[in-house]
Amino acid sequence: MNTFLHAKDLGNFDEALEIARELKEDRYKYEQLGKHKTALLVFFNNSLRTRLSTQKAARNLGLDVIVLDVNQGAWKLETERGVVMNGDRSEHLLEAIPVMASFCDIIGVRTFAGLTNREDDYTECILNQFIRYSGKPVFSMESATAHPLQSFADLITIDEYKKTKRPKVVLTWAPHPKALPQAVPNSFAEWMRAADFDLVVTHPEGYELDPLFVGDARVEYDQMKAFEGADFVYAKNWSCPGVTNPADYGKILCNEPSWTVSQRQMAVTNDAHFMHCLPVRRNVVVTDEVIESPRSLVIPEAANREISASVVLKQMLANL
Ligand code: AN0
Ligand code: CP
Repeated sequence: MNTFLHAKDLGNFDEALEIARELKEDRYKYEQLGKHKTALLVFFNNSLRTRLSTQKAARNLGLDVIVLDVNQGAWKLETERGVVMNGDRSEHLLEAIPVMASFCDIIGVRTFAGLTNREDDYTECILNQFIRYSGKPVFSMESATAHPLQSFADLITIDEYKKTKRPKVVLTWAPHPKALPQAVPNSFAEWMRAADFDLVVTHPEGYELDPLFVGDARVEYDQMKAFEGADFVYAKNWSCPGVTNPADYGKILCNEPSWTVSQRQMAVTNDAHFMHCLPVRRNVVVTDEVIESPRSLVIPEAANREISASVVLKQMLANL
């Protein structure tokens, strides 16, 4: 594996889940694999889980880790070629990337969607420059349109808690005061389809996800109907993906408070487990009661981020 962005990059899911189980039993099983090798983790945005779990995973594999917070202490980076750099950006990615690459063997990149230009975001402008100009294996730690380490951790979690081979998994939009990227729901839909679970996506009209990720998954605009018989409920806010109207890309089209996940909707499920990638705004996205209920998986789900990152780094190191 030379890049990790989409579900297909991981290869066979059954094999990956087997390695996940093996690593959960013994996190240090491959501690020799990363000896005298360095992982560089580059953050263009805030992170709690990704920052901690990816460092922990890298250390489990014997890697040295360097973390760079681009916005805290590095030079402000220009990302577009051809710009006359007489503003506040002192350095271009075209120099910064090969310099960063000279100090490491593998690079993780966290970059958020700008949410102003759909094309810039959906062509993964920043991540792809790392892939093209670093000459090193690159993995997404959430990029403009995808969050595969999160979705892999979600898959591991569902695999651990599912009672049937093909559980009903509902991805539901929820309100939020700030416009957020589509990276998490995009990847979640992509990975749930790849795992062949019974995926139903529910959101108000206008929030249709990109077919590249959601494919032909069932979309149900009536949230209560979507929740009926669900085994897993996965809540997440996202801003308008601009699929039907590109001018609306990145906008908040509606913030209907009745979409907050509460006991009212959970009552019609098959005693569903509640999931969210975190960070989550309580009583906006989900009520205290639901997130604190014994059916909530948010903490084990976050803990599985160490496992998903360990499997991905192990597979990438095997190629070095
Ligand atoms: C981010 C998002 O929605 O993409 C990170 C989630 C992992 N969420 C926030 O910024 C609140
Ligand atoms: N879920 C997740 O990726 O969280 P962070 O943004 O805190 O890393």
